[in-house]
Parts: sequence; structure tokens; C-alpha cells
Amino acid sequence: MKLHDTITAIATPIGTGGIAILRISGADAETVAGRILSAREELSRWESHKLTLCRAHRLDDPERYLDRVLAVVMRAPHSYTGEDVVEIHCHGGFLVADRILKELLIAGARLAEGGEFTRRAFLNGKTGLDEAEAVMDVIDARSELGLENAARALQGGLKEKIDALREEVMKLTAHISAAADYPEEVEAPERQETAENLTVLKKEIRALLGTFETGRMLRDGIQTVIVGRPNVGKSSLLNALARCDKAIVTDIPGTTRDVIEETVNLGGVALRLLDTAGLRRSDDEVEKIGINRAREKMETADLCLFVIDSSRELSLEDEEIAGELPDCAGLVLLNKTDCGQRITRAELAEKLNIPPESILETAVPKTGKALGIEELEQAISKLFLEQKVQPGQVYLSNVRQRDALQKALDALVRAEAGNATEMPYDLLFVDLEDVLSALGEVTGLTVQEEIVDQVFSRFCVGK
Ligand SMILES: Nc1nc2c(ncn2[C@@H]2O[C@H](COP(=O)(O)OP(=O)(O)O)[C@@H](O)[C@H]2O)c(=O)[nH]1
Ligand SMILES: [Mg+2]
Repeated sequence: MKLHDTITAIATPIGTGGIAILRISGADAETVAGRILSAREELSRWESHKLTLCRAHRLDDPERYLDRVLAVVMRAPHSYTGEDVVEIHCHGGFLVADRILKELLIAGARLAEGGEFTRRAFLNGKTGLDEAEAVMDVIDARSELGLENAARALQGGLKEKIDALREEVMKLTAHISAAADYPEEVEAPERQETAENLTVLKKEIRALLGTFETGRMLRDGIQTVIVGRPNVGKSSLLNALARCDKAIVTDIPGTTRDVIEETVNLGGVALRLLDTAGLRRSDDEVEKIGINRAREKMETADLCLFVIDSSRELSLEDEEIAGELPDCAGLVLLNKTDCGQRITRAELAEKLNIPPESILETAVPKTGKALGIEELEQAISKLFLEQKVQPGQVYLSNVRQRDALQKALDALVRAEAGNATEMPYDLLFVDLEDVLSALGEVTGLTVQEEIVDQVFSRFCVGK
């Protein structure tokens, strides 16, 4: 990939809409765009960051217009990429943006790769890696709180924290090297003091690491799998939570064969509901595949809703399913309470050896009023949101950031152990350098090329 060539792409989604936007970035952005735009004034004389009404035309014949457009020049370094950028806002038809793109390519630009604009922004120091990831998270956000967290990271919320931590470590390394360089004038730090500093740092990094689970949930939602034997009301429950008729409901056992997904909003977080094939021994090939899929989903779920038909005695199948529930958070639903209840919460708690608080009673009949849905939503909130999601707090939201911080923590623990045994300060220094570089990885300050590649491979063209 050449860094300094001029790239272009359509930045808006394909399809019809009010407008479409093309981006051009690179040293020749103005020249390239100038070849296919005509306005009262030459592009090179346009004021930066000001929209101008002009015409887009064919490169080979300026009399053949393609569209009337608005265009803007954003000169380096005050642009998204840090390079000269031109944006062309044309009409959002199927063909028009594509035609203009073609002309720009003939005029000398190259088609941008996925994420290349943001990558340039990163390489030009316009954005940290954490912020680039936040851009992606803003685009992908599925819930209000997820969006808020991503936007906070975009504003440098995480970077601020990491920089503050680095600052603390640097104070210590500066003191150590000063003492090494000028032993007469500067005394090495007291061991006790170093130990205290390291403990504080450790606590802060641990706290940040502790936000990962919630951050991931804000970003990806709560993956919730609904399981139980056939006909207990799993699909009806999904429909009741989603307040729509997404899943097919019949009284024929084995109706649901594939995994059905629906995302609903729960207190600003995405609850990603997965309705699955009822778990039972089956000879039906298709149903068997569905049952295997259900089992796979159980393995990666954050929450498992185990549905039981309370109008019947607890069956052997129910007990078998209870034995294979995943390790994640779980709630048991005694459903069909409107049909004459034959198992109570207390009995079930005792039989399956589960705490009564995680058993709820519901009814989701085909006609008539659903019962217990609000209580269920509250119970899920209590498990995942209450006291966990605080406004203004910064949450780690991806594995890369978590791994880098974990590395920092490991190095810190080594430094701490070394300090406790009065390891010479120049050796301790090595561990502290590791802490610094691991922290720098979070924001991209010290990150390896391949990790950068990985981050940007998630981006779409035009971003
Ligand atoms: N009366 C009543 N019927 C229910 C309830 N839940 C489900 N049903 C009915 O039970 C049958 C099976 O429901 P379904 O949701 O397809 O069960 P699944 O096989 O577990 O997905 C359907 O006829 C539903 O209308 C309930 O709480 N009360
Ligand atoms: Mg079903």
C-alpha cells in the first residue's frame, strides 16, 4: 500500500437516498477533483472547509455534466485523514455516485481499501487506535448505551485514562533513570514508596480491566438463548419480549428448527434473543441439526432462559436439560401459568437445586394477556445493568484493548515482585518499560503493524 497516493471512495451506502458523498484524500486530492468539477473559481482558490456549489462533469468532455453537486476542500492537516481532502456531495441515485467515482479514478485517484481513510488518520496522528475502533463501534452501535460508550471513547475517554496511567509509570521510570545517571545528586526511590505506587497502578488497571465484560455487553448486546423442551412456549416468549410475531408458534412440538434471532431494547442495551429448537431426542434430520445449533448457541450465550411448562409435571427431559445448562447467567421460567399450575417455584427450586430468586412465573398465551414479562425484563436488568452501567464511566469494549491492558498488568506484577525482593532498579526498569509499551498499545502509540492491520480490516470502504 502506497501511503501518499490519492485515494477515493463513496462514503455513503449504496442505494437511493437524498445525497451520496464521495471522499478523496491525498496530496493530489484538489488536482484530481478539480479535473471533474467546474465552479466559478478554481478549486485551488476555494476557502478550506466551505461548501461550494459546482458541477461534476466527465473528464474527457467538460460539457457533459453528471450532476450538480456541493463540494468542499479540507486542507491538511485540518481534515479527517490529516491530508488534503475533498468531499463531493452529489445526489443519492444508484448511478450518479458511481459515475462520479469512475471519473475520479480516471482522473488519477485510486480506489481506497476498507478503512484506509481512518488508517491514514491514525498514521498521521489524527486519531488513536482506540478512537479508530470507537469510530467503528459508533457505526455498528445497536443500542443507545452502546452508542454512548463508543462516542465517549471517540472523544478520547479511554485515551485520557491510559495517558494518565502512563504518566504515573513515567514518573517512576524518570526517577529511576535520574538516580542511575546522577547517583550523587538523585537518590533512588524508596522501596516502600515504589511498592505503594505500583499497588495504586495495579488497582487502577484492574479496575479498567473489570469494565470489559460490561463494555462488551454495551457494544454487542446481551446474547440470550431461550432453551427448553418442545412446546413449552419458547417461541411465544420471544414474540412476547419482542412484541411482534417473529417466530412461528404452533402447538406442534418441533416447530422451531432453526435459530431465530431478534434484538430488543432493554433499558438502552440490546437484548439479542435467540429462540432455538426444543431440546429432545429426535430422529428427524432437520430437527437434529436445529438441536445441535441450539447447543452451540448455549455455549456462547451471556444469558440462558430455560423455559418449563408449569401446567405439567416436571419431566425427565426437563431434568436432563437442567443438567446441561451453560455456565452463564441463567433464569428459569415457569411458563403457561394461566393453564393451571402443577409445579410451584418452591418445588422447582428444590428439585433442580436452584435459588428461588432465579425462577420466574410467566404466561404467554396465543390470545389473552401475557404475564410476567415486565418482571422478566427487570430480572435481566438486575443481572446485567444495575450497578454495572454508570453514566460517564469508560468501558473497555474489545479484546485487543483488554489483552494489551492485561499485558500491562502482568508486567506490573513482575515489577512489584522484583521490588519486593529489592531487585536492582535497572532490572525493575525493564518491567516498567514493558508496562509503558503495553499501555501504549491500547491507544496505538506502541502497537505492532499487524495489529493495526487487524483493526482496520474490520472497516468498510469509504471509512
Ligand atoms: N395458554 C398458554 N399457551 C401457551 C403459552 N405459551 C405457549 N403456549 C402455546 O403452546 C404452544 C407451543 O408454543 P411455542 O411457543 O410454539 O413453544 P416452543 O415449541 O417452546 O417454541 C402454542 O400453541 C402456544 O400458543 C402460555 O403461557 N399459555
Ligand atoms: Mg418454538
